[in-house]
Amino acid sequence: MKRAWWKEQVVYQIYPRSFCDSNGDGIGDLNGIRSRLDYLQALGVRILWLSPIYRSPNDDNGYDIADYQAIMEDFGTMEDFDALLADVHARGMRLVMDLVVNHTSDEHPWFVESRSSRDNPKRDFYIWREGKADGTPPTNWGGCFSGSAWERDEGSGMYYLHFFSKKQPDLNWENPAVRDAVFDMMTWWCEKGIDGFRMDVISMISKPQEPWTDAPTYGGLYGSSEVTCNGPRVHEFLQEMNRRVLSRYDLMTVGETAGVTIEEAKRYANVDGTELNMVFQFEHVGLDAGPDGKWCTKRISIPALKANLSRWQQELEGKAWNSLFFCNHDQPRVASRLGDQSPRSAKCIATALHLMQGTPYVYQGEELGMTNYPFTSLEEFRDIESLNAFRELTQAGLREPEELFRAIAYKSRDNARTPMQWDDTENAGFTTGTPWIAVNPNYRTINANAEQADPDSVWHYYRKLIALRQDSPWSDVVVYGHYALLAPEDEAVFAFTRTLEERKLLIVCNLSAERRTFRVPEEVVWTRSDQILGNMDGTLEREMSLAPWQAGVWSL
Ligand code: TEU
Ligand code: CA
Repeated sequence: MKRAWWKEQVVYQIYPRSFCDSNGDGIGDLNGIRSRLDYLQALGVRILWLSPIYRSPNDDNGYDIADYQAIMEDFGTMEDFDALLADVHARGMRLVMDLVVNHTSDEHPWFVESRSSRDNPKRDFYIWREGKADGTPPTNWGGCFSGSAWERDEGSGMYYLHFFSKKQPDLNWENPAVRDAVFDMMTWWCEKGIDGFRMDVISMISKPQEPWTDAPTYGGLYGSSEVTCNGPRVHEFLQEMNRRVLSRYDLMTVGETAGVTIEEAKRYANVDGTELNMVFQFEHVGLDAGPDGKWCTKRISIPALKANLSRWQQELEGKAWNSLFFCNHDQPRVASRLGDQSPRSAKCIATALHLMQGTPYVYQGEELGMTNYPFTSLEEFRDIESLNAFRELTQAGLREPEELFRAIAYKSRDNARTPMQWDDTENAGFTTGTPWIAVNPNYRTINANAEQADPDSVWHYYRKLIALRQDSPWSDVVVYGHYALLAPEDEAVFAFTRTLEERKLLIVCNLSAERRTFRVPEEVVWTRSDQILGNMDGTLEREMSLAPWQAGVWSL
């Protein structure tokens, strides 16, 4: 397998708004990030990915960009950014930027011009259509944040397409001038010296072939937005981007590809390098969705999770490259979702994730075992997706408010967005002011300071996992070794091997709160074994009695 730095290093995702506030306005910022680089270096991560830091009216916390080449005032200035980039590089780390080019903000000058008249030169930068004869939108398509994906503009009476909020109009990638403008902007950032892009909903940039028709509603109010994933020209557009920008620099690229299948991923992340390095797939974090979608409190089934992850491991090997994640700024906290919020469960889940083949992503606070927030009222939410869903589904009489509230409290993106817990002082050391979103009250026990001082903490366990992959005698096996699942039918234990030539690792994780007996399948043989990492002392035996959430990695 071809070596690459982005296969061998661990990525850390920063959600700047919630990471560290340097000036007491309650909002994290670039100087806050700069002040925490020692912390990140001590953890060992080598690549930092920043969620959007560009000028934005914050309808969707920066995923609605009004100027791609300016820094959001809340976060600082371009000088602050340049200083951050220099500091990151001085430590031998790399910085990856979020690239949000499926849509802009409606306050972006391109859109302001586009909506100003039907014959404005920028009109065709966005997707404008006439409504149906009966006065309804062009199609029944729904947006990901509730409501129609079409918004009628008073000025021209036409509708523009927005698959996210109505303040996030979709760009028209069919227009070559849009592609030129986007590629120029990307080149400008590359020339600044950034090290890569995480590409927001890049699987949605190519819209379906016309004529457009209504989509199935699956019992909801609107047609499914899946119509727009993996569109007919998406690979052509990415190959063009690759030729014109990506291939000219040494970058890491990861596509956020909602609706991606294994077959599609093999194209997006093909080993020939004509598109992207890797993609985020979402099947595994969709396993706890119900018939009505994500808003339910169902738990992820462990056999289903094992089967799904294993399919991706097997099918991409040698053909594309996996990204490994349970957490990001759109997902609830994994310690609450898969685990029971205990430190041991957080370590167990991390072991399973970090020992697979692919590039692991750590989302801020995950390395502390941060948990979901104990929401008790709607006023505590800030997220547009959560708030819109509650309003729409209760007003339409589709869901009971109490039941829906529990589901949103469990799944809301805001669970990931409460402030990073640095220490046990007021507001967890995140800000000296009033935080823009409440701090999780468990910060007095779950915080970076306390965990760095405790050799048995979740933090130190993540540090060891990262070091095992990046700087240990086992690095090559962890990065490049072949993955094979063991005991697929086991209800709770996730066990697999990683093999590189004659070297082999065995990973056993009891993903349950019960003691489990586990028989290591006969195909796995050893004469001596050392536990090279584990969340408890563990001796490898043919028949093992595993404690709740016990995890171990043995070299055979
Ligand atoms: O998310 C894209 C996406 O697929 C969302 O529908 C996501 O699945 C949803 O938020 C989870 O419920 C990206 C960003 O990661 C997200 O933060 C943005 O809000 C969205 O694009 C629009 O830019
Ligand atoms: Ca601030």
